[in-house]
Amino acid sequence: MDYQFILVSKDPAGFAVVQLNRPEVLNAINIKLMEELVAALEALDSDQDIRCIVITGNEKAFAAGADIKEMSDASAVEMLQRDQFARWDRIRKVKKPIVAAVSGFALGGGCELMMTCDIVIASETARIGQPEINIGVMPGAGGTQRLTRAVGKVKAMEMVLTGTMITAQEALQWGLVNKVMPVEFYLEEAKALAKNIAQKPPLAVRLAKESVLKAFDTTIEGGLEFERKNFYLLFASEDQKEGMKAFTEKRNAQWKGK
Ligand code: DAK
Repeated sequence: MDYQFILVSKDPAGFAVVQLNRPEVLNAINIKLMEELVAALEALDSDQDIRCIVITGNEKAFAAGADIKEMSDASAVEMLQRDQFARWDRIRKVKKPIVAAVSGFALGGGCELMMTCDIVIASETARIGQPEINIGVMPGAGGTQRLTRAVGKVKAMEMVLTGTMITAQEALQWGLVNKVMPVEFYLEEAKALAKNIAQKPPLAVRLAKESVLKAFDTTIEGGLEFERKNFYLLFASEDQKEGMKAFTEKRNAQWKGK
């Protein structure tokens, strides 16, 4: 498929990189870009050769938010009819792990996209924030919910109510990103991580991701139950037999994804 606002490349090591590509507007996310991103992610999710996905931007911007010019004249009814939230929700449903490689601005919808990913590698230049308050609105794609769960109430309040950007180091301390790297290395680090995950048994990866995400929308009791069932389910896989046999035979396991 030909895309206008994203670039997709597949690595023989079993991962893909999706690059947001509207550099002239700091990767502002317009409807078409989001449509393309969701289509690409869903295609990669059902691609047998791909086991992990990296989403990135460029050194200057991961994404400076939703496209302000595209929505500035919209009425509430038009916003509702565009039903953009449905598209954003589909990213959350992607079963394969997604690593965000973030440099420069990750603002508003860009920060929300970053938080929808499973692991975040940031460059030292990353500037992360929810500045919607400065343009008369508020986060609309999970910013008040995911940010609060990630960094806690008082820090989320400060970011959402003042719109102030935080640095990569602050984001690291606050648990919003996994690792901060010099700008020359952040993408390579994200790819290395994706390659590592791509070498793991795919069924266990899928059920493990699903189980961690479950922690966000269930009680501890319900979550433990869910985890246990997924754990038992893996004993029905050939990969579980192979993984444990390989361990006792002191050799590398050969995963089949079955
Ligand atoms: N939208 C459109 N264009 C943008 C943009 C954005 N978010 N951010 C930057 N640009 C454009 C600028 O207009 C400029 O274009 P030209 O003027 O050259 O044509 C170009 O990118 C370069 O930007 P600057 O000249 O401003 O660059 P600076 O380095 O001086 O400043 C900046 C960088 C990131 C501090 C600044 O550009 C800025 O403040 N940008 C806006 C950041 C922001 O407010 N982001 C939040 C947007 S609201 C939804 C889902 C999500 C959302 C809404 C709904 N649904 C599911 C319904 C999310 C909302 C948002 O994200």
